[in-house]
Amino acid sequence: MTHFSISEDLLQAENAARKMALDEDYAALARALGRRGIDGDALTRRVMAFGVAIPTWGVGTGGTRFARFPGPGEPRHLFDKLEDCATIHHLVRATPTISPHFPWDATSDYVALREVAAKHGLAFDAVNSNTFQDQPNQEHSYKFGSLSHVEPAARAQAIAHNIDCIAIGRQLGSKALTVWIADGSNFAGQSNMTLALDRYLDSMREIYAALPADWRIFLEHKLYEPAFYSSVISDWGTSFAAAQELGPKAQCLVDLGHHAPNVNIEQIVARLVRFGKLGGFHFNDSKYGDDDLDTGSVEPFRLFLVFNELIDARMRGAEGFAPTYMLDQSHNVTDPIESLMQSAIELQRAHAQALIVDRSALAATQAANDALGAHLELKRAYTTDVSPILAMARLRAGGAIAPIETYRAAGYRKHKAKERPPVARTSAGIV
Ligand code: RM4
Ligand code: MN
Ligand code: MN
Repeated sequence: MTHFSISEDLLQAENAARKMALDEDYAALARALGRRGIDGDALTRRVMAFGVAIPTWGVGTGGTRFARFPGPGEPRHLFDKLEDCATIHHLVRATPTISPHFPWDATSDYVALREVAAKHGLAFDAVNSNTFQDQPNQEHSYKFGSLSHVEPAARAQAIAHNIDCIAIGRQLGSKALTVWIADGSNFAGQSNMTLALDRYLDSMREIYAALPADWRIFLEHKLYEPAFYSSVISDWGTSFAAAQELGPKAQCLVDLGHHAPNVNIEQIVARLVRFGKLGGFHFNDSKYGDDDLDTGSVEPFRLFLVFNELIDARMRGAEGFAPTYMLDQSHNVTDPIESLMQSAIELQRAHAQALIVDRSALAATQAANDALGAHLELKRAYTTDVSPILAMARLRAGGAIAPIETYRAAGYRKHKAKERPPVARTSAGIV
């Protein structure tokens, strides 16, 4: 069976219909930026160089613990997921890598998988381990934890799984392992919080020892859920301290939804940068907790402020600064491909807006204690509509001026619904 993909002809036709308007808008924006001393084409090139990894689990319809409402033509397996990731990258040209999750993405031949991905123009970013669920025929349950489990045998099993993930990642060309554990407790007194962290650190030391020389390990913290009284790696402070103890290859991963309410995430980012411990991001947006909503859909200003810290760090040449960018979202009511395309665009937008902050004017206002003046420097960048730059970046990179409209016009999902008859899935909820 041939697999439908969006044709170059359709892409060209869709772009042609929008090209004149884009040229006009782009020229007007470039002139306006020029008056501020900003080179529009150089900005477009910076936007083109930005990439974010798609999580393989993000292309399937998500759910909550109450229900999941599968959409038509969902990917049934990893190779379907690759097709969807390739479609996203084809149109937005900002998602050249994918971040796999094991054992969800387990397959028998990873060298072959890497080749198939490469044919789609995709490479692999960080691999994610999973010790938050039990797998069929698994010897030791993770019901009461994994890397921090009180039983040495359960810990050993979780350690071995992470080391397996490294071995898989090596075959895929990954350079990092992301470890998020669900370990924690639901009752005061259930767990000795000090000893649980000790056990986690001992386990992580063994995983760390198995890292290839050019690999990093990312510690992903999360305040609560599924553990509702205490989590072992609950916050960025714990994550930082643990990364510090483990060594230079260990860094912290910031998932935007994993913090205490009202914390200043951009300041956390700045702190981690300062200590050379910012490993990367799981981008999403959130109103209440780990909502996994689409990036930039709730708090776009906060996203901009995060990028403002990143650009500041890059321009200062902050030591050890090489964060990786990944999305981590759950798409419950949208077509995941559309959500992921729009999310990648929102990241590019925040990036571009942060790039046009007048850094010397900002520094001058800060030095003069001009609080409002400094704020207005940020607002001037944030309120600039950089959409024409983003669209031009996509066009110049071979993508779509209007990715979602083009995707809809192609009828991709309708075609996939025919190609991918539904398979029985019993699991409610989760991502
Ligand atoms: C967690 C966390 C991890 C992700 C899982 C699926 O909440 O964000 O990054 O791997 O969900
Ligand atoms: Mn995450
Ligand atoms: Mn999460």
